[in-house]
Amino acid sequence: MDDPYGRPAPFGPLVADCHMAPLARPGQDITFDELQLATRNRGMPLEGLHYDITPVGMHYLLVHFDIPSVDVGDWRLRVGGAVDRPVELAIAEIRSRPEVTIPVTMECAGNGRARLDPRPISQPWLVEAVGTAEWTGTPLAGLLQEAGLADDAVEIVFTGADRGIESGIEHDYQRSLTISEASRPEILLAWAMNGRDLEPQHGYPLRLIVPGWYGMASVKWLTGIDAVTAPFAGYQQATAYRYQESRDEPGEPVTRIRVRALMIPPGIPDFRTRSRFVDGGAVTVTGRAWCGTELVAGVELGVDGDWQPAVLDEAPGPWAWRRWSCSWEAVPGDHVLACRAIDADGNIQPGEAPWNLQGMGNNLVQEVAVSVR
Ligand SMILES: Nc1nc2c(c(=O)[nH]1)N[C@H]1C(S)=C(S)[C@@H](COP(=O)(O)O)O[C@H]1N2
Ligand SMILES: [Mo]
Repeated sequence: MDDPYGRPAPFGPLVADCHMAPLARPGQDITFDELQLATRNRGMPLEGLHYDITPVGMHYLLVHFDIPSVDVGDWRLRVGGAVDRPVELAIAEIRSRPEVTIPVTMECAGNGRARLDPRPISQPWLVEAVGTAEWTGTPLAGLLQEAGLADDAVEIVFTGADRGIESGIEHDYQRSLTISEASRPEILLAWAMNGRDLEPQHGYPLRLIVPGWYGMASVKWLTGIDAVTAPFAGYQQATAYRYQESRDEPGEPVTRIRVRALMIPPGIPDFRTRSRFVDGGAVTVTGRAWCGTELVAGVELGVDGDWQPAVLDEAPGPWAWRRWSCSWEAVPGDHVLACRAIDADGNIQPGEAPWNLQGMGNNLVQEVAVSVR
């Protein structure tokens, strides 16, 4: 079957044809496998954009395999590999280190995947895989310094306690950072989220937090930190999380969060269809905007294709989203609201979804259709 949109290969294999980054056939509905992922991995209801700090139960959740149950008495963090002084630390030893708390907006790199066409078969996020939490932990840099990195160390590998199979390859969930990335002062070994011990699904008893990067870098259920002398080539690093347009190219690695704004859909919803109804008159449309570099520079609200600037509030911190608001005089009829953000480097959200094989970094402009009564 040919791609009706004339896109280049790889296009449209049956789901079963390809283990790596399978694509849905054109028009194929969400499968039960995808639904299973979708119900395990919750998104943040967009009403959650109301809060500077997302309540824990509203924060999005992404778990590749199973949530490991950790016996914290036996649990140790091993710090080793190419270091002068390998150590094993109990959680109390880590929690007695210098402590900081920072608000960080985290977003899944697959956010927006479900609306791509053809659709990469994976966790089918619409736009809600985002949240901002206050993470409490100790800077990773201090621990690395104490361990003493060997001169020939090039990366740090972070290992989680969870294990599973992806594309036929069995592995522990592992990700790496270059030494210079890993040494950034804002990278944390975090044991608390919004002032309470991590909940099991968010990485108890200890996780990495990499502000500015898509969520995959923030390894949960940490058990190991290893300095390595060659770039890490594990599945979640070298195969997954790539901006890859065909199976023949390795693709650029997914790193920092692309600029995005979302709005709280105004009015009231229809339960089943989620169609929205708004009363005519003055409406204040609000939302949040973020990116993985500096603060978001601007947000615009679109009404039926006409864009007007929104007002941006202060961010709760340098790694967190900013609230925006914009007034709209709602006149009866059907309208399409949209919002788009621009970052300090001039990157603006696209009006057409940036397609890639794994469905990564789709920061397409959000549109919300409303009927004004
Ligand atoms: N050990 C481990 N860490 C992990 C994951 C995982 O499956 N296992 N998922 C990653 C991905 S893809 C994302 S988006 C974030 C989600 O963090 P959250 O569930 O706390 O929001 O965790 C990351 N860390
Ligand atoms: Mo993710």
